[in-house]
Amino acid sequence: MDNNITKERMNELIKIIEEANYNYHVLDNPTITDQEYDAYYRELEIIENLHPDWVLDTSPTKKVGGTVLDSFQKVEHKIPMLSLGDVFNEEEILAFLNRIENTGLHPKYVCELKIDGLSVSLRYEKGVLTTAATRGNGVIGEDITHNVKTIKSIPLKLKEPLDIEVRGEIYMSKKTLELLNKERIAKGEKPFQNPRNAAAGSIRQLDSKIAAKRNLDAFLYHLPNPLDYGLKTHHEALEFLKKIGFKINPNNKVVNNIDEVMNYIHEKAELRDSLPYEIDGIVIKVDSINDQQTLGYTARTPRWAIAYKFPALEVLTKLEDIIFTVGRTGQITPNAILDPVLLMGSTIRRATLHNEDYVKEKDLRIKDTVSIRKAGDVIPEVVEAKKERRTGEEIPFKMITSCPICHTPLVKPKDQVDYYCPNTACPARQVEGFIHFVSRPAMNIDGLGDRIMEDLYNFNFIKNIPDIYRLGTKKDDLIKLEGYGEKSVTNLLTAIENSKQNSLERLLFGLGIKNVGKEKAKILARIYHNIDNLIKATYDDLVNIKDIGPIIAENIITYFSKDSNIKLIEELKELGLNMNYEGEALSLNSEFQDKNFVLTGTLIKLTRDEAKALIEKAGGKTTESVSSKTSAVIVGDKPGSKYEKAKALNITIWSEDEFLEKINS
Ligand code: 3BA
Repeated sequence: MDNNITKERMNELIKIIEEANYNYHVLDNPTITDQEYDAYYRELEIIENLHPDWVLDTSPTKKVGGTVLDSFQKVEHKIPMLSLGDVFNEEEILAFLNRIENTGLHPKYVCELKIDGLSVSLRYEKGVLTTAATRGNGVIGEDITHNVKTIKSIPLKLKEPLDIEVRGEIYMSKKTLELLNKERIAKGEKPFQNPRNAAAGSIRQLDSKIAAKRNLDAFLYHLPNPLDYGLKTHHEALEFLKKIGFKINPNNKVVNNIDEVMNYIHEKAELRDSLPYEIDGIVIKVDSINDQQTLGYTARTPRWAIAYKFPALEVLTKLEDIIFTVGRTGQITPNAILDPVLLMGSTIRRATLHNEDYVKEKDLRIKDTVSIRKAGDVIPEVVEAKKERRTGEEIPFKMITSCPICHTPLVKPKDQVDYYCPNTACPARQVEGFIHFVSRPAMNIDGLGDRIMEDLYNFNFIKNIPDIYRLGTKKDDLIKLEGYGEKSVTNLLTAIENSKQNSLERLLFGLGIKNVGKEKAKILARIYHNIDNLIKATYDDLVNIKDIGPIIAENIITYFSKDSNIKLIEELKELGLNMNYEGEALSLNSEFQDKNFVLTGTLIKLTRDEAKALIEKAGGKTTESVSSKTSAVIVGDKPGSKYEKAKALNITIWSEDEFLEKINS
């Protein structure tokens, strides 16, 4: 490894990583695997840690943040940042376009998606990012350089050593917003209402480590002085931005006339929901810079560009009631019952209100007029109460103190935002537990949806889990139930019968042991093979498993220490349920467990897949590239560069025979 700790190697790694970033973020065309990327990145980190004095300000490792400010500095935009005029319907779009065409110009236009984020201006000196600023009032913005440097798609260094200013939009993807809001709600914090607020809130962090975690992204769309770079059209400017290292939106399109503008708008409106980021409209720009200059500017907006804003994602309706539902674990959730409204093609009748803090934070009152929002595939949310519409008839929210179903007093664990019904025999908890048991990732019984399960519970067909497997004896009674024909009952009973053969992990997950999710259930099933072994496992056995922490270990022990649970398992066994793991069992080998291996060259006695399977069975992992985390490289005939790298990094090397000897021991 020593021979690799050189400035030359450091610079080479920076080049490789910068190129990989460009291919990934700008071209959307990754050229190396994540593992390879990680290996290069780690190697660079090692060199930089050993030689802090070598570290460049533009190193890709600077993307993780670290700078903490006391306050935001003001930045003057030497070229003011204009605003965009907006229009809200086709008539207004046509009026805008006709005004241009009536001057005698019949230009090409560039159509772009209007990204719902916040504008940013980036200044580079000799190709190095020096300042990033918000739009502010268009003349004075705020310095957000420390946070912008953490955005992966914004290069710290351009491909050419230019002095240049470029502008675009910082945004947060729908997925990132969803995850962030889930986290915030769980912590009792206020969720962000839309990606724009989330992006703005993240960029206005004094600590860049926080901004770095927010996973922001950016599209660039504006070069203030294109003629200075010999660019005569906007579309050339966009290509130029791409060429020097920026991410531009792939939906940008040059169109030839008004008809094509309208087609673009219709086409992209359809695309809106499926995009990974939020857009709030379409921007139309005259392509020729010359024509742009002819058209000129009003006080604050160009006459050569306009934003068409899509219809709102929000509607107003009445909050008719707040009801409480009880989950399988006893968790109580307040739900908004809404006067049904149509929003983006679906009727909204209900929305989750998450927890007490959420409702109190928004001061939602029954009979309030509230705004409802649905963003893409995100579930509908109550945004806010329209306080100005209050009549005085509204009823302030009050959290309940006892279970709405069994009336047991609720408990609220310390440091948690949720209340729980502590009664394990609560009918609501039971039914939710049965629904979980038959759900797709658990026992996967088709035909036992929520409604049917509730019916079967209410009509005393199912009072406990084993009852599900006794339904077969009540076929005639089932068919007599309203809405259950012979055919659907037969199908249901077949699905129940088939589920008996499921591999152990489904049953384990279905039992609903606290914190034992799908993944943990699989790990336990693989290690213990059958339920009896797991029941016999001690706390120490369990915590010693990687991925099983003390809390889960404790929960498993507690679960199996209850007679009622042991009885449940015995009953299920008698009813014929499989209690064995049907996948491949692990036979752990300490030489391999939790370690990474790389295969290179042609193996003689095994295929590559067989070698891989053996390593996985022994508890290890194979990866594609050699790094400091590789435990050993297994070398076959005619090994490639991985062998060279392993030698350079001083990593253990095994021949095929050595490998076989170790794996069989
Ligand atoms: N294009 C926002 N302004 C935009 C450069 C002009 C412009 C936008 C745009 C004025 C988007 C106003 C704030 C600003 C840079 C000024 C876009 C978007 N073009 N595609 C024509 O996607 N949100 N916003 N930003 N300069």
